[in-house]
Amino acid sequence: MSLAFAAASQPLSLDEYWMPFTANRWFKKNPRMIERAEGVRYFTPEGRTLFDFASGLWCTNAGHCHPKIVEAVQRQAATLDYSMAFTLGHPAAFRLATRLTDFSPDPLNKVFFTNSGSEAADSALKIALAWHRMRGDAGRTHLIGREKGYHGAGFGGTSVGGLGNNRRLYSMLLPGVDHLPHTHDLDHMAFSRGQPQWGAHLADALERRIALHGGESVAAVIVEPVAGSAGVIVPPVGYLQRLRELCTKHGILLIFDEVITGFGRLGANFAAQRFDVVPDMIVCAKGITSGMIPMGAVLIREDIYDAFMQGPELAVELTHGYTYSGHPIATAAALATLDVYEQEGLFEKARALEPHFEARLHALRDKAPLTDIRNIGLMGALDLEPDPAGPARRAVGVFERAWDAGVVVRMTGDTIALCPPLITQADELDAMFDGLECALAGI
Ligand code: PXG
Ligand code: PLP
Repeated sequence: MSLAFAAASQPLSLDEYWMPFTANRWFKKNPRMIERAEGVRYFTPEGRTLFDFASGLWCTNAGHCHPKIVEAVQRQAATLDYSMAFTLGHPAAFRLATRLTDFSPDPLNKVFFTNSGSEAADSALKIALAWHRMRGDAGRTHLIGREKGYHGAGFGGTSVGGLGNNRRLYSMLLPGVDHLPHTHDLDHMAFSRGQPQWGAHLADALERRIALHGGESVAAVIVEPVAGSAGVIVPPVGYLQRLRELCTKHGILLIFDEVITGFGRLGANFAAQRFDVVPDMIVCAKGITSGMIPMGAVLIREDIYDAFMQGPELAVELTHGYTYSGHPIATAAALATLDVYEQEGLFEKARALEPHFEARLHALRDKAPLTDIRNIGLMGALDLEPDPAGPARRAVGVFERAWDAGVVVRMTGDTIALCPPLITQADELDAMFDGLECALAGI
């Protein structure tokens, strides 16, 4: 890298940037910066190399700066930067829609593009409400999320989301929203490997919500098949099947938010395929471009789309969309990413690495004061026994010591979450766990 480029990339000041979901004063006291990335590694301006044990933020599934994705983006940027997203089209967006519907379970054969998971979650909720209304069922206005759920930072996603800290500041969110109980119960599932055996009956809480509000008033249920942000909460065996049955029985749309679980994170295209449960819509983002360019999408049951295709032909059927829906460069990145996943067999590789990941993760049990360890696919988490001096202190310490040991992990509250890129080799995974072990030893 040229010295001129390095100098031009130095911050002018740390004061102006209000960082997202970050303790700004903590960061700015001791800023940790990344200058470059490649594969499973980050490089700092000071010349250090670190393993990325978080896949960016659960997104760089194909590893950083994959040359095929880089090339596709460079080519697209020089060919068509942007074209009018409403009323005009460009061929690659249609190509991508076809590829994605081949990739998703039938009958999810229609795609709506967004720029993020937050926009995709809000889009799915709006489509659900609009679909019921289109069919003359305008009384279906309730939306049901789940405690500990995360569906992005928009008002819709925040409303159906179930992380108290993310809601508290915003007083009035959407009305008509209720939440199912979460499924994390340490009395029954502490230190489970993969899906807990106990807990399918927790889905029956939906019957109670329906008894309260009336089944005919509920438009949609939205859940993450595996809750990511809350710290990798894996669904009990049979739980998602039960939710599916209840939604079908009561005419409620079931939305899977697969922003994290999609694109190979569980060794399958989507969690829907891994768990063999087909929702009515899938919300996705992140791994769709392996983090290269922002993009999200909603995959939608074909007949939901068909219900909108009536009325005057010149009328816009769904008054919803974004300036950058199906952006040409994001589209090019996504097409190249799908090629990489397929040509390099990355989902099969993830599946093959899962037992080793699980074994190393659960071997941490005696290495630190932990209350739980959970995992499925290439996602895992451990809960640190809280420090009596205050919440999150131990996790911050682990994050800082892991950084010093050359590994980037994700922390939230007292939880450390792990999410290696799907391209990670077994020896690289070992090095990531070795670094984390060092960090845990410091507790
Ligand atoms: N739904 C789910 C299930 C997510 O995980 C979103 C929606 C929102 O996507 P965007 O692209 O708008 O951020 C997400 C994002 C974490 C963490 O710390 C998780 C996410 C994002 C950033 C950090 O676990 N998930
Ligand atoms: N605000 C204003 C004033 C706008 O004109 C637009 C789009 O045209 C938006 C917000 C929405 O922006 P986007 O489509 O990028 O989400």
